[in-house]
This record gives sequence, C-alpha cells and structure tokens, in this order.
Amino acid sequence: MIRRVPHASHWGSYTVLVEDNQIVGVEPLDIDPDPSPIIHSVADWAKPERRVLRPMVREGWLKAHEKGVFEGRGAGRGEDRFLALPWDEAEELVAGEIRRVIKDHGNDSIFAGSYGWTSSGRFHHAPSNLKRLLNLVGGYTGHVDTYSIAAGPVILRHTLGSDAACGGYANSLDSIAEHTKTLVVFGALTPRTAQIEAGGLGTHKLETHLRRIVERGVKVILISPSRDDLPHWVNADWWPIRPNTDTALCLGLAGEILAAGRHDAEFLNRCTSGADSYLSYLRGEADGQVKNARWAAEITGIGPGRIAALARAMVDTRSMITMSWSLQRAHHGEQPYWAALGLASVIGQIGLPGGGVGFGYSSLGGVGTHLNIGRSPAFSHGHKPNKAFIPVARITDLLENPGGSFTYEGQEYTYPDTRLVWWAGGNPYHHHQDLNRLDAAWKRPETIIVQDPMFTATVRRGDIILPATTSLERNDIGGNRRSDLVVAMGKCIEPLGEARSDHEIARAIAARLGVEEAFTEGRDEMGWIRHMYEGTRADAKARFGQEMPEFEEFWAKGWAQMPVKRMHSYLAEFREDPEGHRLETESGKIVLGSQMLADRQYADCPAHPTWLPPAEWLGAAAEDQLHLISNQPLGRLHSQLETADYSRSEKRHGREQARMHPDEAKKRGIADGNTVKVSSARGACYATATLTPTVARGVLVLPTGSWFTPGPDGVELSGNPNVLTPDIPTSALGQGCSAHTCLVRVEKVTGEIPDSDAVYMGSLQAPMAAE
Ligand SMILES: Nc1nc2c(c(=O)[nH]1)N[C@H]1C(S)=C(S)[C@@H](COP(=O)(O)OP(=O)(O)OC[C@H]3O[C@@H](n4cnc5c(=O)[nH]c(N)nc54)[C@H](O)[C@@H]3O)O[C@H]1N2
Ligand SMILES: Nc1nc2c(c(=O)[nH]1)N[C@H]1C(S)=C(S)[C@@H](COP(=O)(O)OP(=O)(O)OC[C@H]3O[C@@H](n4cnc5c(=O)[nH]c(N)nc54)[C@H](O)[C@@H]3O)O[C@H]1N2
Ligand SMILES: [Mo]
Repeated sequence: MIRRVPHASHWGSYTVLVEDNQIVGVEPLDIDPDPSPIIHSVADWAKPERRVLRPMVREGWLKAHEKGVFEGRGAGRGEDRFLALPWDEAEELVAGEIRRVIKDHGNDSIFAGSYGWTSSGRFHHAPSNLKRLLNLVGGYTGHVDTYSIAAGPVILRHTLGSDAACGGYANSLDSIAEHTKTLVVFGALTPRTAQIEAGGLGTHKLETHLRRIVERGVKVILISPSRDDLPHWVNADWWPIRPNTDTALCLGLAGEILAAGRHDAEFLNRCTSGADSYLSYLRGEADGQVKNARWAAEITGIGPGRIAALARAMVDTRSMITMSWSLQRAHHGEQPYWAALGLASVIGQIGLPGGGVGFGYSSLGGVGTHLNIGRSPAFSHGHKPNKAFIPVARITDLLENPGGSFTYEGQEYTYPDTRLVWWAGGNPYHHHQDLNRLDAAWKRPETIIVQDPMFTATVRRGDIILPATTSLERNDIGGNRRSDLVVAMGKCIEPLGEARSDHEIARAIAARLGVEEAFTEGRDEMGWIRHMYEGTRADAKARFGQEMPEFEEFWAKGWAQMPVKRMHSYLAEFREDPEGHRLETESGKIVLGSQMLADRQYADCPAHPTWLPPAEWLGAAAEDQLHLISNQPLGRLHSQLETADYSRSEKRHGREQARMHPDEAKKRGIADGNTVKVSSARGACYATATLTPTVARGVLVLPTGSWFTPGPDGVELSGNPNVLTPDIPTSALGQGCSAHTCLVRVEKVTGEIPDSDAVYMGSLQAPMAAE
C-alpha cells in the first residue's frame, strides 16, 4: 500500500509517496502554481552510497587523543582513514572534548558558528540544536550575518536603521506589478533562485508576479552580466554591465538627475541626513570628477546615452530599483546597496506604492512575493552566555589568526583561540572562498566534529563524524518568516544505517554533560513540533484574529496558511511623517552621509556612497582574463543533492558548465563542450565550456556547489569555483564574503582527466580493515 506523507524542503512543499520503506514518488502541492523540479531529487537522500551510515573517528586523531598529544593532531585530516565507533563511544568522545576545551581554554575556544542550510525542518535544525546545547554549558564562538547577505544588511542597518529592506520587507511584488512603470533590475529576477526559501516555501509565486508585470507593460531594464537572469519571455532591455561596477552606474544616474535639477530636494531635506557630502561628491566638488552618464559609461561599459535616458525615465515615471543579494557578495559590497539607496532618495519615490528601492527579490522565493506577518515556528537557541563571534565569512582568518583583531560595524574585536570546531548542517568546503587556503587553516584546531547525513568534503576532513538523518527519516515542521505557509514534514522512511536525528544527537550529548532536562524541557519530537505549531497558531489568533487549524488537522493536511499581507509599500509611514516614524539610524532619517563612518575613516567604506574599484575587475584585468560569476546552481541547492538527476542534467561530461560568450571562446580556441581549465591566483578547476551570447563578453559563469574534489595535480576536478574565488572581506565595516569578485583565465584542455566521481568516491575510504 502506498502511504502519502506531507513533507517539505527548502525548495518547496510536497507529498512523498512511500511503499515498503521506499520512496516511490513525489507530488507537488496542488496549490503551488510553479513547483520546483528539485523536489523529485529528494529520493536520492535515501541512497546509501554517499551517506554517512555510522559514527566514525579519524584514526590519526584517535591515536593522538589516546596519547594525550595535541600538537599537530590535525595533520592527517582528509588523508587518514576512519574507524567505525559505537554511538556511546562517539558520544563520550564528543562530551569529553567539550569538557576538556571548556576547562583548559574556555568556551570561546569552541567554534560552533556552524553556518549552513541544513534541513528546512525548524525543530531538527542542526545548528539551532547545537547552539542550544552549548548555550547550556557556557556558550561558544558563533557567527553573525550569512554568506547570502552580510555587507548589505550591515550598511542598511546604519543607513535605513534596519535590514528589513533586504529581508523581504521592502515593497511587495504585488505593489510593483500594480504601480511601477519603470523597473530597474540589478542582478536577477529569476525562478532559478526563487525556487528556494530557507525553511521551505509554500507556493512559488515569482513567475505569477512576473507575468503580471509583463501584462501591464512595465518597462524592464535588466542590468546584469547574464541575460539568463530574467526569463527570456520578459521582454527586457538587457544592459550587460561589467561585474561589480553597479555602484558607478547608480552614481552616474543620480548625478545626471542632479545636474538636470530633477532631484527631489524636498524629499532629501525632509527624509535624509548627510545628503550634502553625497551630492557634493556627485558634483565632483571634492575629487574633481563629476559623476554623470559619461563617467559611469567608462567604468560600466554601458553607453552614456542609455544611462542618461534611463535617468530621465526614472524621475518621469513611477520607478523601482531591485537589487539582488549577489551584488553585495562582492568586494565593497556595501556600496551598490548604499548607492542604490542614494539614487532612490534623489528620485524621491521611496515610500510610494511601487516606487523606491528593495533588495533580494527572487534571491529567495519569499522575498516580496508575500509578506508573512505572523510568527513562524522556530526552535530556541536559548540565551548565549558568552559574546564571542566572527563575521560569518572570516572563518579562515579565525583559524589562522587566534588573538588577532578585526573590525565589524564600526567596533573592534579579537579572534578567539579555536581548539574545537563542531559543524552541524553546513558544508564549508562548499560555501567558503579560497578553499585551498581554508584547507591549510582547517588543520589547526585540535578537534573537528562534523555532523551531516552526507559524506561531504567537510565530513572527509573531520575527526569525529556524527551521522545525521535526513528530514525524510524523522518528523519536523517547516516554515519561514517569508513563507506563506507553515508545513508538516512527516517521517517517510526509517533512518539509514545508524543515523540519528539532529535533536537526538544533541540530546544525548546534553545528557552526558548533565543538562538534558533544560535541553529538552521534557518534550519529545512530536511534543516539540506540536508546541512550535501551537505558538504560531496562538500568535495568528491573538494578533490578527486568524483561525489556524487544530494541530491534528494541520498535520494530516500538510500545511496551514500563515497571516500574510499582499500590498505593502515600504517606508510609507516614514515618508508621510519622518518625525513621527523615526528610523533607527544616527539621525532618525535615511543616512546618505554617515557621521559614524566619517569618524572611522575606513579606506574601503567611506562616509557616503562611493565608487571604489574592487580588488579584481575588468577595468584592471589583463587581456586574457575573465570576470568569474559563481552564481547559484539551477539544479540543486548549493551542494545538496548534487548527484541527483536534476543536478546532473545541468552538468556536461560530469562537470559543471562554464558559460561564456562565443567571441571569448573563439579567442581562446575553445569550442562548445570542450573541457577547460579555469585558473586564478588561488587555484584551478576543470569545467565544461558552454558557449552562449547570453553571457556578457569578459565574463565566465560557473555555478557553485559541485563536490570539492582535488585531483592528483591539485586541480579541482568537478568544477568547484571556490578554489578560484578570493577570501577577502567586503570592507572593514561589513566583513562579508566577496565571492563575486574574481578574475580567471580559461584554457582548453587536451588529454585525459581523471573522472571526478571516481576520485571522490575513492577519497572516502570509509571505515575499513579495523572493523
Ligand atoms: N563562490 C560562491 N560561494 C558561495 C556563494 C556564491 O554565490 N558564490 N553563495 C554562498 C551562499 S549565499 C550560501 S547560503 C552558502 C551555502 O552554503 P551551505 O549552507 O554550507 O551549503 P549546503 O550545501 O546547503 O550545506 C548544507 C549541508 O547540510 C547538510 N544537511 C542537510 N540536511 C541536514 C540535516 O538534516 N542535518 C544535518 N546535520 N545536516 C544536513 C547537507 O548534506 C550539506 O552538507 O554558500 C555560499 N558560497
Ligand atoms: N536553484 C538554486 N536557487 C538558490 C540557491 C541555490 O543554491 N540553488 N541558493 C539560495 C541562496 S542561499 C541564496 S543566498 C540566493 C542568492 O541569490 P542571488 O544572490 O540573487 O543569486 P546569484 O545566483 O548568486 O546571483 C544572481 C545573479 O546576479 C548577477 N550578478 C553577479 N554579480 C553581479 C554584479 O556585480 N552586478 C550585476 N548587475 N549582477 C551581478 C549574476 O549574473 C547572477 O546570475 O539564491 C538562493 N536560491
Ligand atoms: Mo545564501
């Protein structure tokens, strides 16, 4: 008999069909107008080949541990074989290491920032369980911000008083579809990325909104190195901008408007502070360089006539600027966001329906598509008793530089001395930049614990390995502050091997550390799921009078509607009455010239929006270099389900596709389908060339997420762009990752290259002789 189990992942909500403990099908929700094809990949989680099936310990680590040796313990990481362990021995090793490190070095020496997307289930959410556990025994070093967004929210917190405008609370797409006349898209507006939402998305609505935008005849300008960043059926004007030069374009547009006297002086006066320094910079008063269309054209590669015409259209019509998260994942990534805010302020439509600026539309599926005003389910980390943290992308710096200092949001801090790393639900060997540099620093801590269902490159480089179940093997609840639904995630199949749920792993360690009761509060799995749902349900009733179904009804149906708001104009109240609705900034207004930044004097983040050439860009490239865009993969989420059919169908000859313009390929003697070697100052990888005029000249697009597979000569075999990208902060203010700032060279490869999959599987050397 086939069982139908409601379930969800970051790529949507669906029903899993199960027969005899096997997944025999996946059906999308019938209320989802545009379900993600990735849902069909989840059956791959149930295949054992790349799963971690039992607890393991690295042999070299165990020997050193037994001798009490700490120096050089990490040397064999990624090389040594693993030995299988019974769970109780694995638990005792983990608990023992936590006790030891706390006693000898203090809680700051445990790094459990553990960045990563893990499962969409909010109860078994791996990093939350880990952090809750460690908070009960004195805390850990955590992280702030995300790889998705860091520079952006940091600059917005100081200039808008909140990062809501890039967290899905700017104008709703409904208001844009209804009111906007000129839509200027920086980056992307694409179902490729909008398939995904952290914690799961009920229904996929981006395409519906885009169709309405097309039907209303909104003029759309796509400013991106790739025409594929907007569906081709949206008839847009494509401006193939040089990557990382959008700040200059925003400044040039604002400068044109100012020079024509079309700026909204009243809005600037009433609603902004520090505009003088910014306007004077546009006029070129300080540096002798007027910021206008001609100036911007030189930097961006976009014709000056187009820029000047767009500047006029943006003040003549209701105009909206959308800017993807990708733009701030670049060196000086604070600046495009601030420059867009400056431009929108000069235009003066902020707070009007369909006017102004917003960030991250389509970067995740929930941004702008529905404004969830309820309280989504979440599992509490509890109170963190110590303060130690790093900006998320400074992980290699942390490991390389204990005791060193760093700045963040205008303050100075010190890197702790990391002895123990516990990573649960993330894959740094996917997400971090300059993986070869990470790999060297990764040898330094005394102990690395990795908790994951899959035998990832990070698992391969751990010491104590804890096998987690996937969401298919346990009950959970999904939802997100940007999602329209709260969703049931029923258990579909029995756990593979000896895998345990993330909550159970943390609970067992909590028991050994004497904090089990505080950790569980006496609830079991279904007790917690019910408790989390009831919190959401009670809030909807209390604040909005919305009746959500009883738990049993919700659990059987698989989803419940959250309270949502359709029409939303960001900052409408502030615009109406700036004194009555002061922003949480230094002036209570939109900050265009910052006193805080003027005091700090950071060369890489000045006191007003400023064009600063990035560390690597086409304006300072050698003839044969291309700008690498390592964007999000169509067929999977990051490194998850990388070997499933949909992800594989996006590869060619078993490697990631490197897309480039045919003219660039011709110059290098590369034909479509050729194997190429892509190299940068940091490393090299192989990929398969795909030629397309939809990629701007000078640019190479190689998506992220293939499984890190160093080959015999050190060249990465699968097409992982993070062996190429630089590990540099966006600036002293935001310290975000700069993944999209990277110059590479591409050459055709002749001769045999080892098979990436075979090398990967060979490298696993799962527990062997010692069993
Ligand atoms: N060059 C470049 N690099 C980038 C980016 C880029 O644009 N360019 N983008 C960055 C961005 S935006 C992000 S968000 C990061 C993403 O980086 P990550 O979030 O680290 O990537 P994922 O592959 O989603 O890793 C999630 C891990 O959790 C595991 N997992 C899944 N379910 C469970 C579970 O139930 N329990 C446990 N314990 N583990 C589970 C998966 O097997 C996987 O190993 O990458 C960043 N890296
Ligand atoms: N299918 C799929 N969807 C995903 C994810 C996934 O792994 N797979 N990951 C999710 C996550 S965690 C996140 S944070 C979001 C990220 O969402 P985004 O940051 O919006 O996604 P990206 O694909 O990195 O970038 C979007 C586009 O921005 C353009 N771009 C890059 N640099 C520049 C620039 O300097 N200027 C301009 N004008 N354009 C530029 C590139 O052409 C790129 O295709 O995606 C989410 N959605
Ligand atoms: Mo992300």
